[in-house]
Amino acid sequence: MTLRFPREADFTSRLHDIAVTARVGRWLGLCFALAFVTGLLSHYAQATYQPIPLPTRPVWGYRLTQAVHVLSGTAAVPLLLVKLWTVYPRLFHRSAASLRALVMSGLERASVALLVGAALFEITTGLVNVTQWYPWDFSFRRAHYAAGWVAIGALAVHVGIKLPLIRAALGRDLDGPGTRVGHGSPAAVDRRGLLRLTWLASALSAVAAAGGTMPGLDRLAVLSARRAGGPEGVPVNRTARAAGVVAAASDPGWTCEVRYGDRAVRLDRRDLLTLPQHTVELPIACVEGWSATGAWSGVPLRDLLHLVDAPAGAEVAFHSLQRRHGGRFSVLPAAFASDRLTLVALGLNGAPLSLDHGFPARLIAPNRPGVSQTKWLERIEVLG
Ligand SMILES: Nc1nc2c(c(=O)[nH]1)N[C@H]1C(S)=C(S)[C@@H](COP(=O)(O)O)O[C@H]1N2
Ligand SMILES: [Mo]
Repeated sequence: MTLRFPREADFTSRLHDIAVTARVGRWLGLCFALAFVTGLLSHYAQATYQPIPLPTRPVWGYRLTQAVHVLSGTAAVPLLLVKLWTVYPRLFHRSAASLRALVMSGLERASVALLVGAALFEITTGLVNVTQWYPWDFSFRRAHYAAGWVAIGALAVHVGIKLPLIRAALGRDLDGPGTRVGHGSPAAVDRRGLLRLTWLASALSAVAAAGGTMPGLDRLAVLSARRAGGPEGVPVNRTARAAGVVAAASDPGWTCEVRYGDRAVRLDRRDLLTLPQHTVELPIACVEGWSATGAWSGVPLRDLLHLVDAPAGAEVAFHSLQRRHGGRFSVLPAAFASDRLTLVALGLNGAPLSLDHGFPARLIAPNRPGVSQTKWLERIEVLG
């Protein structure tokens, strides 16, 4: 037997066919578009500077866009793998030797390499983020956001270049003869079978991700690191111990400062509990792929802002007792700060807040990213 480098024609399975590629690609494109748009929204919702204010309603708005992001991203995994598998024999295609043809095919391959690289990067970093495991030292948010632009740009170029081919492939009968490759050997499944398996795998991936978001599906949340209950029936993202705040948060001398310029008040938990209490049903929607609703009780933020004569329409910064890792600081846009549903929460689901959910006091606001719902408050500062 002699070993030689394979050629495109050596891959004879009928499944390596662009009629299959294009059908999978259509859904993959949809998933990427959904993930891109919802990703942009999430990035914007987390920005401290928001020239166009986001609405405070519906209270579950961010939760919905976050769920669509995670579901479309996970559903894309089998689609991307199958699509790559249907076309990889093209890697072994040798173009006719004219210089122009070589340059053109080189450029096309470079754009595909960029697209595949960015797509694989988004999918792996996204999945790893859902498991809350960070085996890298770059900022997940910044890298995932930047690669999202690369992926969507390369996708637009790719679809632009391939549009005539995509049209032709979608118009062709799936069971017809093979095209460029895949003209022969019988396989264990036919093209329709492969497509059905692909849709099934994609739907199952989405369900596994949905488990972190939808009540009743949580037993299926094999991908979600935080599916198991948690104190007061709500999952915990970072525990008090992991945040290094156990001592500071359980100190009986704890107070929270509310400050506007040189006006400041300090309140301990008893002071806060003496103020009129409200209870609101609001979700926590974590960018790490889970969400849950709770009945939060505590003091409306706007009542606290009145104590220091804060002007209407000011942004408010929240500082945590926490000194290391992310999540210890957030800025609440003006519309959220004055919203009647925004609380400095002291209790959850009928019980006093547990240490892990942010005892002695935490922020909870409607339609906001979970990462901005700052726990273990130390200081609330009216800006501007
Ligand atoms: N101080 C502080 N607040 C924080 C965090 C944190 O790490 N530190 N994590 C945030 C994230 S990412 C989420 S999703 C919510 C989760 O709140 P929970 O743990 O009470 O469910 O808290 C937010 N508040
Ligand atoms: Mo989060």
